[in-house]
Amino acid sequence: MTRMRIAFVVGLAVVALAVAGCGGDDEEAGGTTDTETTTETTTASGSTLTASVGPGFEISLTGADGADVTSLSAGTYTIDVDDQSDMHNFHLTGTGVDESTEVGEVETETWEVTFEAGTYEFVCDPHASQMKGSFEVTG
Ligand SMILES: [Cu+2]
Repeated sequence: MTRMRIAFVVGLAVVALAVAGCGGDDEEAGGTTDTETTTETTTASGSTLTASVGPGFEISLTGADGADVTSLSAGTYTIDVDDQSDMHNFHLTGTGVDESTEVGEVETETWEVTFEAGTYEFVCDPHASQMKGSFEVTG
């Protein structure tokens, strides 16, 4: 019984040391670690995004991993726009941003946009009730 209790206390001490060690490492690394941590949960400023609409009733904004964009860090992004239908357009709006392709054209465009904290929305204007999406930008 006594031996088990000692083993338990030693075990706790090892855990405590490990936790203290991790905390110390983070503090030594400073700001660079903070930046890396942020990019794990949100797409980083400077990234290229892909906006796509058509040829059917599909509209999307995706990141480099091909997944829908739901959260971005504030900053400047390059958006490769692929408007694949002359009956749809891709219209992106939010604070400081109002970019759109033409409804009657099949076209590709490249936009440089700067996002600020808040909600941004994209729609196909002729079908805005069904062809739409949004994402959050964090400051
Ligand atoms: Cu449409």
